[in-house]
Amino acid sequence: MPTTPVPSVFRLAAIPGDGVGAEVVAAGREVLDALAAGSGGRFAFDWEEFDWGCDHHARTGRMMAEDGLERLRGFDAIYFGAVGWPTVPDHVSLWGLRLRICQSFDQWANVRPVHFLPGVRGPLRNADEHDLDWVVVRENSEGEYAGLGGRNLAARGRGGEVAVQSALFTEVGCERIIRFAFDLARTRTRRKVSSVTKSNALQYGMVLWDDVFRRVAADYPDVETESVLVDAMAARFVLRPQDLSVVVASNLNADILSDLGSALAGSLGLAASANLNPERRFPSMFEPVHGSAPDIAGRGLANPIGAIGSAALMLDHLGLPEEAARLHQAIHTTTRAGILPHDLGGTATTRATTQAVITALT
Ligand code: GGG
Repeated sequence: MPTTPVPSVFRLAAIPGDGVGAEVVAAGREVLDALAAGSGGRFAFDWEEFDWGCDHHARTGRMMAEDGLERLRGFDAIYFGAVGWPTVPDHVSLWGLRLRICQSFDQWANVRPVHFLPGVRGPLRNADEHDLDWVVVRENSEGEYAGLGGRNLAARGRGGEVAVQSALFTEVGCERIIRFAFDLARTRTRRKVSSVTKSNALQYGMVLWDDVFRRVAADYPDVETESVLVDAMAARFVLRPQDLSVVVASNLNADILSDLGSALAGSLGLAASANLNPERRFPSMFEPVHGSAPDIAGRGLANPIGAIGSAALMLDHLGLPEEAARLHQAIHTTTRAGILPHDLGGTATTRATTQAVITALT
């Protein structure tokens, strides 16, 4: 007797956040729901949306509900948009929402793929399709984002104020992200890890990072390695992109480098990311790399590809790799057909781009 498949129901938390976050999260949800609808009942998504962000701050004085972390804890994954709006200082909004979730849920690995899409070239106009195919692995729990330091506010306004901002590097923190990068490199055609620091100038934390990198590298003799200073790596991104595969760096360095990488790929609007708690003790969070873009928010112009690509990373994490691959393919079909949003020099709205991806899925 034929049996009806029992669907896997994934509980997903959606946090659109600020500005274009609402538009791109709606786009990603629509694509995911279309995939679930076409799955023949194999899987489904049970969404709950949270209206946290700068408007919530205006109403309550908080970027997220007081019990927000407790409420998120039981979800299978979090799908995030963007944070930041001119009404709230950026460091308040970032620490009150995105960083609070990343750090509380020990999402210590931030994975940011950077690659060309068909029909899209950024400033590297003559580059071959395969010349840009990297994953930037960002240490996401400590480093320059440890939140350590202070200001002597008593001196404020008298010209003598001093501020200290310390970076924290632990052996455990360095080792786990570096091992993560090596394990990832082993899954790729080019088995290479480039470690990035500024250890000539930052002589404690980043020298510890370099030491750990050398020690861990000895366990992966099949993986090519190099240690590069961040300034030299920025130049290399532009001049010799084909030399790289996995790039691992501290919180701040990797954030800056991955923005440069996505600009080289065509636009920040394309860049997808996963904030992973690899031990799966807490939910992981998937979000486009871009911010809230107040200049275009609410106009239907935002590029949803970064958010849709992040949805594909989430599918992989949920154990649906074939659907993830189909979604990546649908993004490729869309850009290859010349359906490009405004940031890529095209005319497609958020809605038109999203519809094209959904059509390419079916
Ligand atoms: N979707 C990513 C996002 O909203 N980013 C806002 C931002 O300002 N991020 C800076 C950071 O996380 O370092």
